[in-house]
Amino acid sequence: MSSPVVLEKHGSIGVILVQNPPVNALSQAVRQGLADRLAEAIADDDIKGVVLAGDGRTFIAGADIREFGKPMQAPDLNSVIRAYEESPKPVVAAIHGTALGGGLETAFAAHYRVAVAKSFVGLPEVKLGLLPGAGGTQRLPRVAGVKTALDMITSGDMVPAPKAREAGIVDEIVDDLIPGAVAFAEKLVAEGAPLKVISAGRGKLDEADPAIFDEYRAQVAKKARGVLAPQNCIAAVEAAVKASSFEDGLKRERELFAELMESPQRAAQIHIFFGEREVAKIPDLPKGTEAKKIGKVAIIGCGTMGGGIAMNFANVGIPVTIVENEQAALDRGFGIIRKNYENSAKRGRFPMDEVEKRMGRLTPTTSYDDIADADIVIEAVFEEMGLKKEIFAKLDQVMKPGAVLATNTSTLDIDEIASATKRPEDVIGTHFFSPANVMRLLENVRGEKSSPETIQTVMDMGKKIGKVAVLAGNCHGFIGNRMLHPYRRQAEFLVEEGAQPEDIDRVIYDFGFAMGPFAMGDLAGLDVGYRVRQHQLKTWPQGKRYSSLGDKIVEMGRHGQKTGAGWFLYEEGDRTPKPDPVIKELIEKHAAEAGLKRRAVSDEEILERCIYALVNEGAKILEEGIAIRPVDIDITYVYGYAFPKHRGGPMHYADHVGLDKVLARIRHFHEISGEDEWKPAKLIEDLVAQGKGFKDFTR
Ligand code: 3H9
Repeated sequence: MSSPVVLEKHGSIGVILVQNPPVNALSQAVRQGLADRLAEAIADDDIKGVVLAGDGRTFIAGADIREFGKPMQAPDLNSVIRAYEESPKPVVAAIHGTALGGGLETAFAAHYRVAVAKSFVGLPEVKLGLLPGAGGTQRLPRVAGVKTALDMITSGDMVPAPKAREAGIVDEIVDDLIPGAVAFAEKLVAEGAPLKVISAGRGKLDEADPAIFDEYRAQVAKKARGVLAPQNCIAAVEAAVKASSFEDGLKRERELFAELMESPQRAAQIHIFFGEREVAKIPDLPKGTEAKKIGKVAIIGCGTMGGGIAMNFANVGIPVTIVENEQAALDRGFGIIRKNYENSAKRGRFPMDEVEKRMGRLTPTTSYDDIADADIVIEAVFEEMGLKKEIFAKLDQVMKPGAVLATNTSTLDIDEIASATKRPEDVIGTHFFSPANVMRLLENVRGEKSSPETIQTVMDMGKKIGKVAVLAGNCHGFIGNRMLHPYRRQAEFLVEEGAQPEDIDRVIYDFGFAMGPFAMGDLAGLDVGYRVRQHQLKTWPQGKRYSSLGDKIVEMGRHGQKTGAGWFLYEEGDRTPKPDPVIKELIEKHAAEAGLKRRAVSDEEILERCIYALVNEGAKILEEGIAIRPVDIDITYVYGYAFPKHRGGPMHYADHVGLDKVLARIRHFHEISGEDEWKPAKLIEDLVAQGKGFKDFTR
């Protein structure tokens, strides 16, 4: 079998090229090839120096993640790296695309590094629940200093080559990758330049302030609550400083790496990494389905959602026209967008002059005639079917043929909306999450007649604007909000039965969510859900449990944070939810009126009832084909509802607990409540009967 690593001769320089598309990951064959080609280059008297580069679109993007969890096959990366460091001939790593994780660690084995200006370097292992385990935590602080190393390793963020050059990670920026690197190596040979071995000395290690590690530990504990990897990253960099030798530091790095490798958090985060890519694949679309070009966008509605959605396009250079009924609404909306941009610029996200550039891509109008030539129009008005249908009928009249007609509805029937047009094949749901310019999820919702091109267009659009797009089927609430419904109901029932809202929120927060369901309700505004419930109550099924507690709170004028009170109390200018004795009293009274005898509710019961309600509904959604795969649900929850990433989403979490155990609890809740909602999904019953989990799901 041919090796994925080749050796080419460019005069007196041997160029070792990794050819393992798409990202030159360090599979066993690549590691072996790297070792073998180096040995050949060293043995060849005509070769005086070596360049190490990646073929195709990138340098090496890291270890082969698909090999994790399987037995490690020799040679391991550390021994390959050691061989390069010990090469008697100078080695130059030539970086283009991205040098990530094990890729950058391999580049650190070289005596020098050159890069093209448009490339990036980084140690993103933390995002996979890991730490750089091939010397990255030991070598990076030596070359770039402890602070830069901690920043890069705990964030996992990529650094552009010019910045890496300033930090000492890269020695020179070259215009032309291979010729530039070969020329650099020739010069080293001609000058008899020293072979710089990073691990041979302490480099910048002693410049560190010893207090820095505690500072980062505290920062990370806040930012990544309950997440193991960033803490181990800090410990590994600390070991670089404190260990008496490079070898000792490396040994500690290996121990900390092994601990993470064994952790369920690592499996969860890698599940999300592959999931992000998997959800882009829509199995039933005909091969070669082309997305329509999106050069111009129109948005109907300049409220919070419309404005946020518009920003996504303006951010990537796509012009947007926003329609409102009145000039005053446009002025208000544009004012908010401008303020958001100015705040981002003040926080250093982009230079101040970007504010005007981005604002310049937004055009306000009160006339539908001005959007006729847009490639896609996204309706983002009030959640009311009559209004939406009226708008779609109008869009059908004005929009050019083939334009995508999208709705940002979060619950309503896409087919009914499409029925207001004569072109249902062009109609689709594009459900953004608030704040729409920040949240990563885009839940696209296909109608019965949405064409493959329309679907492909909104999936590609998601990627273009930096979102993770998931495709859902059409039902009330689609994937995300439909699952949220039983979750919220359980939270309210638990309060009726004996818990306090702050108990529920604490348990959910400790599990890793950004906030619990009650603080979340207060943040979103309780009046919106109230209106929806009043509508639903008209057709509420006989005998189905209903908690009117939330309604009573709204009827007291408590609409959440915006009115200073909801489930919790908020002091002026403070978003911290404070338990309110008034609510405690209301709960007691409400329970007494409903004839409910309040009891002690354990944290375990809170967690199980809230999370397993999500899992059971998720399984029903899968059964019905509303979600394509379990991972589509996991991605929806992680990126749209802040389900803790290190737990991998509700379906992955259920597999982690053991689907049989989850089923036993669901059966128990069904038995004691008699609620239809707790009837175990047939899919769960079937998977458990076959000894399987969601990970084994196939259609
Ligand atoms: C590590 O290095 C550990 C070491 O410290 C210690 C070792 C002892 N492995 O993202 P894309 C696949 S941990 C296997 O769509 P882009 C990906 O799944 C690693 N497969 O492209 C996709 O497959 P498919 C540290 C990988 O251009 C295809 O390649 N490194 C890997 O948008 C294309 O990917 C990282 O964490 C991999 N390492 O972005 C870097 N990487 O076509 C992870 C990608 O079947 N990778 N694939 O769906 C990335 O961040 C992005 O892929 C990258 C390219 C920026 C490189």
